[in-house]
Amino acid sequence: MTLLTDARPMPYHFTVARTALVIIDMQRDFVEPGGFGASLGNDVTRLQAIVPTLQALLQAWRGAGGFVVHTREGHAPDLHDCPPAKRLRGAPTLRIGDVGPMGRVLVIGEPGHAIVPALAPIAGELVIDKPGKGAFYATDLQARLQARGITQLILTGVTTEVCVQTTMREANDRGYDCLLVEDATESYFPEFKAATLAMITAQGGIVGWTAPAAAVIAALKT
Ligand code: TIU
Repeated sequence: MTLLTDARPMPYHFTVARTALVIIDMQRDFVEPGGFGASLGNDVTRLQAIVPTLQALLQAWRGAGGFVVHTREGHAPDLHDCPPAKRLRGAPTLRIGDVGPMGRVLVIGEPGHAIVPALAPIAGELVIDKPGKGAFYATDLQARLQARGITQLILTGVTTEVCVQTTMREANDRGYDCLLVEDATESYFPEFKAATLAMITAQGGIVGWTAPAAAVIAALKT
């Protein structure tokens, strides 16, 4: 049992063998210019900034023998799994499926759909392709976690209030004890990130816990 004392709103206990590090959607489409995030009018540099912290956490987690789950938001080339409501909403410069500088936006197999090289999955790690914001919707994530006896999730990635928070809430309702790593997640909107961290830990941890990456890494070394 590993104890993370520097967690909010209270200490977080976890066993590496029963915990997965979940890295949400660290794809070129969200963190590099010319992708989906930029097409929505966002400044992607905020998201790029967490890559080194996340890389250090991933390295420590791999070193401890922990299980890693990577997710990717994206759609089949024929877009059958992309509801028109998702594709047609708003006024992006490029819609899902349109051809941009990194290939077709948010389409599986295109350059922009790939996870950034610094965080690329290695053999033995689970990669979940998801059509929605939450990683449990229309995927086999729950079955894959249950098959490994995973009961706790340490969450990271982008964006804090969209895919990360949606996934954390889905996981919370499925009975996982979830911790969000404060500086290994980011939003295009700093105020939304702050609000998300606050709402997760309010009411005695109504959605779960948060902690800085350094605290997780330090706990893994004890
Ligand atoms: N737009 C935005 O903030 N996020 C997404 O569309 N997807 C994810 O969060 N991955």
